[in-house]
Amino acid sequence: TGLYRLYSTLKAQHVEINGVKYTTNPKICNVTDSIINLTDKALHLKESHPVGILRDLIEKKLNSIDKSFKTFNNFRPLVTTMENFDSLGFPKDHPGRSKSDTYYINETHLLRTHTSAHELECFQRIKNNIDGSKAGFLISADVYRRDEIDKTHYPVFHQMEGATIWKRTEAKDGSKEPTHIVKIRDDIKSVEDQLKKENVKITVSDDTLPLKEDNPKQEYMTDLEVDLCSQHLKRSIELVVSEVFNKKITSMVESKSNDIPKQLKVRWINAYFPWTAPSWEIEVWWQGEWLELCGCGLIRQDVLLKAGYKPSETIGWAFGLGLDRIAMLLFEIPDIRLLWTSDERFLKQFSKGSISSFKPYSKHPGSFRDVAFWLPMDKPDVHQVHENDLMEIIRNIAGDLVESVKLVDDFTHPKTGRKSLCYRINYQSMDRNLTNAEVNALQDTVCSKLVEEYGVRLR
Ligand code: FA5
Ligand code: MG
Repeated sequence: TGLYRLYSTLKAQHVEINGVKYTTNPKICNVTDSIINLTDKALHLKESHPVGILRDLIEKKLNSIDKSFKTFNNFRPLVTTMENFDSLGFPKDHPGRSKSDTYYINETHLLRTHTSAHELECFQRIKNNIDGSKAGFLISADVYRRDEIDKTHYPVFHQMEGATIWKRTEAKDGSKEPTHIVKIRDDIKSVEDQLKKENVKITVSDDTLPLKEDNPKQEYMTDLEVDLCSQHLKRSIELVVSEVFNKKITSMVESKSNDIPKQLKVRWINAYFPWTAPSWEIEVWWQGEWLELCGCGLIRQDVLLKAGYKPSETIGWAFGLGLDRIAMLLFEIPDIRLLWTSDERFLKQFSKGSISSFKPYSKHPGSFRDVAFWLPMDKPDVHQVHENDLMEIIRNIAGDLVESVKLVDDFTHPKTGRKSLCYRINYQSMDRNLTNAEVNALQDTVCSKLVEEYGVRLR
């Protein structure tokens, strides 16, 4: 064991993220240099970048109806499993924790998979503000998930998290409502007034009430509190969604574009998150499909207790909104990789506070290459090569020169039971033409890396 320990020490490695050095566990670490290079980009803070413009627009809107949000936009992406999962009540066997979905550097540290990783800390930080009966926060940040490769998926995207909590009070004399109930009613009214004032055209369908058994209310809240909190949450999010999408519709009308929706249509559906109950998602009907915008719900008391609030002291809501897909749709950006380009032809098209349509510069042709291989016989289970691992290998070699990777064939030999897979890779640059020689070299590297890492046999 002494020898083994020596060997492990020699093998111990480090990564540097945002200027801080961390010791990796080589058995667990699946963070690559190409991912680490993105941890300094902070697109959400660039005021003339689509992601930054959208973040600013939403923040301004929420602040205009409510002065009680405290903003946190500089949290670093490396967090603990405690922050990302345990503090939120994720069960130990939740699939979100798996190495195939999440970037770990060792057993205890990972790149956050959502902005909810900072909820506990923010609830602690706003604790003193709630004496004024109400408090809240907004967090914007980059989040990391191992995923497939195509036009709408990238291993890094951005979320905005928001929360509002109210301090509960007792009714002073039996005939009157407790002051926090009166306060929440007022707060709902001011959001509704804002919706009216702006003459927002939005149809909302809500298929989620009455609350189903699988989306229960928490015992410590009264039915009235659940009803009022969820109204305030839903109206607030509807206000944000209509701000963003109605702005887009107006600009579409001005530019006489096709497919202008007559009415903005959104719907609420039931959802599940370990740290909220009940929980919902909102979707918007956009160019022929429902697009998921945001998950949310009423904060579970456990989180508030962990943050140091007294039992039954506080009630409130939280949401987590994805920024990138909305930005793509608002600015008409056809490929998610463009958000990460440093090409001036992209960047100079956008300016602070305005939603403009992206004018594509020349689209460079793509070049398809197939890689087909037999999986090793001693590892018959296809999951030995998780698809996300394959994506990562390709991304690491070709970076943003790969547009998409698709499984095009999946074959099991009828006699030997041997399994073979074929993936089609589209190599395409956002900025220039790729030469054949260049693409071949990338493809060769991908093939040899697959053989080396997984012992597959190329066909
Ligand atoms: C969450 O991440 C929760 N943390 C949201 C939440 C916060 C719930 C607070 C309750 C309380 P989800 O994985 O569904 O949930 O992601 C939230 C949003 O991020 C989605 O609605 C979507 O808009 C965006 N999103 C999710 N995955 C991607 C992706 N791969 N690419 C771009 N956007 C994504
Ligand atoms: Mg979701």
